[in-house]
Amino acid sequence: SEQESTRTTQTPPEKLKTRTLFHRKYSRGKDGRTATPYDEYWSFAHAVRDLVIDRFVATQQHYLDRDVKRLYYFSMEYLVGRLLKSNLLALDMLGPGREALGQLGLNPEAMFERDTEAGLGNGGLGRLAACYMDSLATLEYPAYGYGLRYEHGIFRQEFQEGWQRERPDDWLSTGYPWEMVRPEYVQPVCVYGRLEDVRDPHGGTFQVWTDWQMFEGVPYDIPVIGYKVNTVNMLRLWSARAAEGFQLDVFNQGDYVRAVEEKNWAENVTKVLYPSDNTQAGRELRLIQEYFLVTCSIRDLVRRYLKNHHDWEDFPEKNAIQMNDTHPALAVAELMNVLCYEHDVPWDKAWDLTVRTLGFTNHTLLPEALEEWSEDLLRRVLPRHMEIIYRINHQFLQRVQLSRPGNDALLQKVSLIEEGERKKVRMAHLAVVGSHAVNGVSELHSRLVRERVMPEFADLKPDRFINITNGITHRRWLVQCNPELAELITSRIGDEWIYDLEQLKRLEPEIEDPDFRTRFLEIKHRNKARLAEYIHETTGVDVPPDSLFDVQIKRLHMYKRQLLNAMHIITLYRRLKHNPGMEITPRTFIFGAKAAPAYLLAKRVIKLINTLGDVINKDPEVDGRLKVVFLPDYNVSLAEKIIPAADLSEQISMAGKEASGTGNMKLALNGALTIGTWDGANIEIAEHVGEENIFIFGRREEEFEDLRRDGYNPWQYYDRNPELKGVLDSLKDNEYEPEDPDVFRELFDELTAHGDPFFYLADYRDYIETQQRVAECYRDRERWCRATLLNVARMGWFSSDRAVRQYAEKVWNLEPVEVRDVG
Ligand code: DL6
Repeated sequence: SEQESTRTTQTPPEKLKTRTLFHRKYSRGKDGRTATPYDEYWSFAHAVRDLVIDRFVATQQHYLDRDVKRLYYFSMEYLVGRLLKSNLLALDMLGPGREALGQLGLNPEAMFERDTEAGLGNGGLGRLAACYMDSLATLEYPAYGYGLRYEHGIFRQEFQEGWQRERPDDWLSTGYPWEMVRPEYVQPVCVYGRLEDVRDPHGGTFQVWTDWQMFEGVPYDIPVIGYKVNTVNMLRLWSARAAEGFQLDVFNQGDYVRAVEEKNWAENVTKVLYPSDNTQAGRELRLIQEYFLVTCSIRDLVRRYLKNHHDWEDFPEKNAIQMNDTHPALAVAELMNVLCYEHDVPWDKAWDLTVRTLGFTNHTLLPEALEEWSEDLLRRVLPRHMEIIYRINHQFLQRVQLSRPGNDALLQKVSLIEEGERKKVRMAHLAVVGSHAVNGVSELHSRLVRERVMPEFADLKPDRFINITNGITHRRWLVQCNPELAELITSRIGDEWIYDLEQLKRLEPEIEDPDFRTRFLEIKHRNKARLAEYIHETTGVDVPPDSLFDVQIKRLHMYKRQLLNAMHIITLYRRLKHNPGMEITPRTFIFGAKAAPAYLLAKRVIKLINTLGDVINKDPEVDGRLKVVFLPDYNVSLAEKIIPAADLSEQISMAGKEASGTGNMKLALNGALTIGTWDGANIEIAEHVGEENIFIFGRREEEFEDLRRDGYNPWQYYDRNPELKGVLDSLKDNEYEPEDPDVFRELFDELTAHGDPFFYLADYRDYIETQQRVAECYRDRERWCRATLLNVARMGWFSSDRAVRQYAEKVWNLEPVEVRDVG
């Protein structure tokens, strides 16, 4: 135990070293001569893990003994990233860890690079869940993340002749040192089958769910370590497997091959993360995944509750469940199922408990991402749940009718079931009706949820709809990824800001100190030089660290408008070609983005940017003044390299489409200025940093509504702006790859004949002019530096610590609990 080890006189580096050598021998069966670099990594990671076990056990025991209220975060995605460095940091052992590795003759940076990246998410929604797990532990909230242990996380991206190719992510192939399997908490899962009427002894009938197929969820726990506190929470990820004795009858009948095939069926449930972002997957297996998450998690938390309780009275006082988007919305029906059908709680009582327990966060307004399941499919996979949903709907509509009599149109609009040739179940409606709080993720987004997506619900239940703007964990997104800047900040205002990011405000007077500014610029320059080196290693392209690093990193989506950024590149390139002597602020455009494999238009944008890079980077007339690089396989670790080196942060989505964004926060916090639209959290960033320290452009959401109503015609912009016409024509005819003239024709059509659904052309002119202002400002080093530092100093509010405190207060009614006694 920790007590035992502290009794010895070992220093922290010695302790780590001893444990590493122990694991090398007794976990890996190796010695100094036979150990591979992977063995060394594995042993060191286990040594680090050992350091948290006492706290982990103590935390869980403490929660049990005090019978504390717990939060359960239900999310289909967690973009955890690497854990070795962040765990060392949380333990305040980063220095000793480096020292121990040095003493073992191992290179710390190489070790951190070897750490497995858990990429169990697509983008913002999954990374947000990981940030919240960090803040919850650091703020000592009793919280558990529940998710799925996909065997293949988000695909690895490669480029072939500029096109995206997907490769499977085999993150578990060599074992994952941060997880602990818990076979003792396996949960049974039933799907398919039918409801059968059965007579009860009093002459009535009731329905039983029979003929189901059963499989199992096996939990794997990843400790989540609070920063310099004793709290160690956990992320519990479920892995699907065939139930023990599965299909034994089929085995016994001699049909061995069929039996094994069916066994594989169960194991397929957590085989792969659906790689779509902001679109719904709509497949049977995905529905089963969603149900698998909620049933395993609800049974697990109910089991934990029943350790200390014999009735259900206190259930909402002891449990809060947050649904991260609609993906876990079946939790509404499953909690009713477990309470009513497995624990005989009367329906109305169960409904009251359910609503008081559940909260729902909406993360998108895009119609294509609002989940709906066909009623046929849901009934086939989960017959009991379909009945439950009907009963919930019936009761809900009855209440609506009472409060707004005679309004059939309203009933149709709010119903959980969309009528039509094929009935559909609206998961967002289920989540709203089944929760006591519904939140959007930025002020604008929450308003649009109320006014545009669910005005009828907002009218019926005005108090249920609230806003909690997203936040990011500055421990990963500044302390860890930008250590020199973190040190500079600490040297000026002390290290309190690591617990309370709003303290960064105290940096403002420092900005007047030229020495502070010089040091900041030197750090930024070193970060850029490091990134330039990485770019050279991965792409072979040399980029000048003195150029303006213009960064757009996020999923590739037409609404995010990476293509608008590409149109700016083309504009500058064409200007240079017409006037090679012109003065221009040298820029390096840096992209990182994965496109959903089936999203062909988005993949074409990747191809375009890669093609532009090929042409522009080699063009002697450009003479290195413009560079374009698309870094492959954008993920959390790559973001950690890019963000500290960015000068300009591109947040150029069509206003009203990006629910919040969180990359915008990370980049501003690390001293990049934002060029952005009036969208998502950009608006709140502008309010905090001051409109003079951010480049906001483009039309507002309401203006697009007007444009659309008046009949938006992109050709008008094409005809009236010769420069824009030149840019678009160069795409139409593919001036960049004459041997393949039609490749970008579809992009041209999208922006013209297909109506330009994301209003690129309407915002183009303002974007280009604003970029011109950016370039001028960048040349004025002093002004630029002050503005970036003001951004750093004023971003404190965007910490995920603030966000989880708001959830705790407004939604979960959750108190922090200090874990004092560790073993
Ligand atoms: O709230 C986290 C994140 C936001 O910052 C992004 O603006 C938003 O696009 C994203 N939403 C989704 C929706 N997912 N689906 N499906 O990822 O959430």
